[in-house]
Amino acid sequence: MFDSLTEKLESTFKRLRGKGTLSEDNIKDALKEVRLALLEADVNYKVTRDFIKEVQSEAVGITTIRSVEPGQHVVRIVHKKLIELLGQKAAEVNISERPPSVIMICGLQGSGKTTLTAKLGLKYKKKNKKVLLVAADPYRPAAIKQLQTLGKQVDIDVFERGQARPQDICREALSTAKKSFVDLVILDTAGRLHIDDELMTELAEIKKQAEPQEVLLVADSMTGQDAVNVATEFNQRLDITGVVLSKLDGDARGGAALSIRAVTGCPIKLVGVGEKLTDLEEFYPDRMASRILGMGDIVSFVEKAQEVVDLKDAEKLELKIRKEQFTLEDFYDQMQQLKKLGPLDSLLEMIPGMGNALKGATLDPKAMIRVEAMILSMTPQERGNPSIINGSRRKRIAVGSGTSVQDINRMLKQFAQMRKMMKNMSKMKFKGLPKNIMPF
Ligand SMILES: Nc1nc2c(ncn2[C@@H]2O[C@H](COP(=O)(O)OP(=O)(O)OP(=O)(O)O)[C@@H](O)[C@H]2O)c(=O)[nH]1
Ligand SMILES: [Mg+2]
Repeated sequence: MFDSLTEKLESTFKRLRGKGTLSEDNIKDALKEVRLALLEADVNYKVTRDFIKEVQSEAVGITTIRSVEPGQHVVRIVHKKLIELLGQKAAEVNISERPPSVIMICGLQGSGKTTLTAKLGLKYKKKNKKVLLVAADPYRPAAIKQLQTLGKQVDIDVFERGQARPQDICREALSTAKKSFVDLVILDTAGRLHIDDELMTELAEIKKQAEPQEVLLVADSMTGQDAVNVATEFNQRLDITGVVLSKLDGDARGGAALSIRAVTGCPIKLVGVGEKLTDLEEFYPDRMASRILGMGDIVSFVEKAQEVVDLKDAEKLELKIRKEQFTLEDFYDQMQQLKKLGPLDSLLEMIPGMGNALKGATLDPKAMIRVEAMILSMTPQERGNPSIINGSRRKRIAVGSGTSVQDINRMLKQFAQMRKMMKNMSKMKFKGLPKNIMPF
């Protein structure tokens, strides 16, 4: 996400940081590059212009003060302004205390409405809410089936009335929801290729009748400025309460994310970061700004890790690491935990400094599988105490895992190095992981 924008900003600031003092020209040059980087990332030109103006007016003051780290100061200003641009504070999805709450999902064709409907359903189901998903798209033949399939995956009821009028479907769904004590109703409406009057009228009618707490527009971040235009129009016609940026996991250049709030005044509330139904994140302007500037997103990382890692286990593990008692068994467990967290590179991207450090480092899933196979071919004693793995054991493990003795040697050597490095690191203050810490 935002790779090229981040790269450009990082290199611009790196040059700035190297300077002891900053002249007005230095800042001007740097901001020129920032401006280009933003435009190349497809950020709205007016947004870019205002942004640069604001950063400049704050940055100019620091040329007269001999600050210790002037470059750092400029980065800080850009960071602060990016946060403002993205909406300053996180905006939550509101659901009312008095059930049933209604969330209406709208957007153009293929933007990710149906996927979001199921993702949101799952999010609230996890919070013990009784959810009802409503198939309010009677036009596309497979639309109902799609929502039903997703509903089944997350075990949430789906309401449908075939090809009936969407307005009627929603009304019936709401009365059913009231009768069956549903907490939250999510309306998956139909999309169109383009905004047209018919669609808008239909959506406005649904909105009027269902009185949703939230009208969320799904905007495909891959479409850049188009997403911004779509959001503007939907907002004018429907008074949306928030934007959900979908497909931020793709190679979106960031333009939509950076312009939508400033242009429409609507907060970004959620972001879709993958096709899986758990790939939904709340939107935090500060974290996003940090990510864009390549400063990592350690909070998201920690939160994500906490969801799958048991804290007690983590403490035990830390003690083992400190005493250099970390075994291959532990290593294997860690690999399984990592897998639960999702694709490794997307996780590592969130760690400060990792974005760059990782370039060129190999994170080959196939190599990971090989290492797993090697560990699984060992006896529990061998995993607990790798020092007993002599020549004949190595041969046996190689045969068992379909690898060679050289592979085993290399893995064991790297594991030993890693164990030492981990021990040393656990004593240091965390400052980012060194390159190639994993033996794959
Ligand atoms: N990578 C990625 N793909 C997504 C995301 N959200 C949705 N998709 C994919 O985008 C495609 C379209 O998603 P849908 O949810 O069917 O979109 P829709 O707006 O309901 O489409 P229509 O009902 O035809 O208007 C599907 O293949 C989804 O898997 C996301 O956050 N990331
Ligand atoms: Mg759909």
